Amino acid sequence: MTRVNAHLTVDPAAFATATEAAVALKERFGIPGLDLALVLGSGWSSAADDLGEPVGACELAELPGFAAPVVAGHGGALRVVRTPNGKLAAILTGRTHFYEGRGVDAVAHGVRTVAAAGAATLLLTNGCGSLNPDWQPGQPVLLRDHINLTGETPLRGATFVDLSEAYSPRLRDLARTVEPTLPEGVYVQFRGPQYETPAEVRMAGILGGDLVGMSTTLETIAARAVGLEVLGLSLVTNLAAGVGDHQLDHTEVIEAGRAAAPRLAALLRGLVEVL
Ligand code: 8IG
Repeated sequence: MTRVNAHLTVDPAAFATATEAAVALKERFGIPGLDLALVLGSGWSSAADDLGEPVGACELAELPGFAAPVVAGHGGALRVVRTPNGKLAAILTGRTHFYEGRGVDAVAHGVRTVAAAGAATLLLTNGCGSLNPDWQPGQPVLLRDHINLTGETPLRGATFVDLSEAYSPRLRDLARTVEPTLPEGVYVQFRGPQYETPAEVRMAGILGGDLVGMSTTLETIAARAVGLEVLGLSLVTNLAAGVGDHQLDHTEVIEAGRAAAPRLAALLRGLVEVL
């Protein structure tokens, strides 16, 4: 894997903490390293079962550099499994969002940790709002590209990382061998935590976006900077503000994830067999 000047692209302390977390992860589960990693966002966590033979599990906060949960029991979890084709995969359920205010290095820490543990492939998932009324709640969408509207970056200094193929065309083709009808879209990350106004959603559309959310782009940037190949998948949990005929409601988001769980589980099972 190429990690061109990885030590120069990020804050040295953040890089050291990720290396420490990777060592702790490998020791804890008695593994030589990872092959791939999955970050499961809103709506996706319930699809984490049956992705392979369990190797072990822990709370993310037990590893160096991961923030302790704000609410007890609501922290992120880490599972390591051996996939049906023999690969070691880390499954991270829950992530640090930029809107939590812990800074970009906290957002990127999971990605950097799995990279330091040897993973070459990263699947980033999220729940999002859709600008396309044909993509109803429950629809998974492949990310073709992104627009980062956070005004932030996880990189430091003169780090001119190429993002012309941020979301790997090769991995998108593989994903379509699992589910040929998967549509593709451009994901726009807003800072959050508030949802967009209808005018902001129209702006996202004029800019070329199809989906709006509050994660993923900063993680993708951090991942590309350390040479990970990235596949992005969004679950549409709601129509974006002003697109549908009703207001946004967090319970709708949760319900869409629950209803889509069997389909997402099947998709993820198929994906880990080809990634
Ligand atoms: I789930 O409509 C989910 N996350 N920004 N907008 C933004 N984030 C989201 C949305 C949405 N739905």
